[in-house]
Amino acid sequence: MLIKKPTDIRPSEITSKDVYLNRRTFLGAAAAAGSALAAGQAFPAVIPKERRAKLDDVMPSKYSTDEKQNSYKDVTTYNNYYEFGMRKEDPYRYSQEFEPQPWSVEVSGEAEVTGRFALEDFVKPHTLEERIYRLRCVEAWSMVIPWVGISLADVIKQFKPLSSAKYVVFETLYDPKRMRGQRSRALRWPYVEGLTIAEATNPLPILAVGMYGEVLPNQNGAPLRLIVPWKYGFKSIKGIVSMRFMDKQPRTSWELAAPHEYGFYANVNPEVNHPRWSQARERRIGSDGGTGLSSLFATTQQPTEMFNGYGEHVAHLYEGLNLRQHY
Ligand SMILES: Nc1nc2c(c(=O)[nH]1)N[C@H]1C(S)=C(S)[C@@H](COP(=O)(O)O)O[C@H]1N2
Ligand SMILES: [Mo]
Repeated sequence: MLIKKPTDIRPSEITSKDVYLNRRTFLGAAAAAGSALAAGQAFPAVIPKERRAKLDDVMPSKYSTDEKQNSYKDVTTYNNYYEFGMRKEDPYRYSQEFEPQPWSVEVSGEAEVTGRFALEDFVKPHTLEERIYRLRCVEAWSMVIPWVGISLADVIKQFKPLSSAKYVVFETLYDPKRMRGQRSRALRWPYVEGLTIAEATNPLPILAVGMYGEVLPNQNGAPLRLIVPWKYGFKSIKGIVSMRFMDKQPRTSWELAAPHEYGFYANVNPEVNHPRWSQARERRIGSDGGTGLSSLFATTQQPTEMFNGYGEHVAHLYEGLNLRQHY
């Protein structure tokens, strides 16, 4: 599989413009304090070369889209990762010093195999696959990203969940010393997300360890993050340290922050609007082909597809459910 060598990230003074659909508005004072932290700091010049290690033995996947991929720069400088700040450029700016190793994942709850696993041991039994997926953020922008990861279904099988396990729940690292965004109360930390076991054992979700054929950059959730392509981006939790099999539906971070805006299921659905904006269309980041300012301000709108276009693989999971309630 041919993977283009991404060009180096240049310094940038880009400020995101999508204030009108900013989720910060409900967060009030904490948010204002959070973004004040960021003022007046310069961007690092480049992503350090040692973080750009290539990944070997990556297999192509039949689930990949052949749509035009976003540029490495779009994907690594326009991010949501509140642990590093709430503005789109904050994760890039403030995660460069973050050291994502050594790293381990605690597997617990309703499963035969549990324990703490070094990341290397957690990943080793599984095939690395490139999965080029659409990512649709609840804020109505989207990108096409060539992830590298392992099948979540395969990982789950390995831990032998008990029949009592109905959900799998993930948590992000909580370490305010290393994640400056956690010093503000933007969300209740640690970030929590979850899936039903049926969703988690569908072939589409992956645990990503890389993108563009390289190790995952910090701002994209290094060293391990979830990707669930038919759900809004906030389900795709970054910096995972815990995976817990549970019999009850967890309370996720976004549900706790704004229960009327972010449901547990969070399936992409153009017919169910966010209370504060339409979900019918989306802005493909960089779709004007430009770089820098022009790419982030691209206004090319395209229709949003049901289940983000992955309905043939996942619609059966929701038969008989009211998709307006299970949004
Ligand atoms: N821990 C954690 N995971 C997170 C988030 C976050 O703030 N913290 N943001 C989510 C949201 S809203 C989106 S759209 C995606 C963005 O992923 P990307 O920046 O790699 O494109 O990450 C998701 N995972
Ligand atoms: Mo998002």
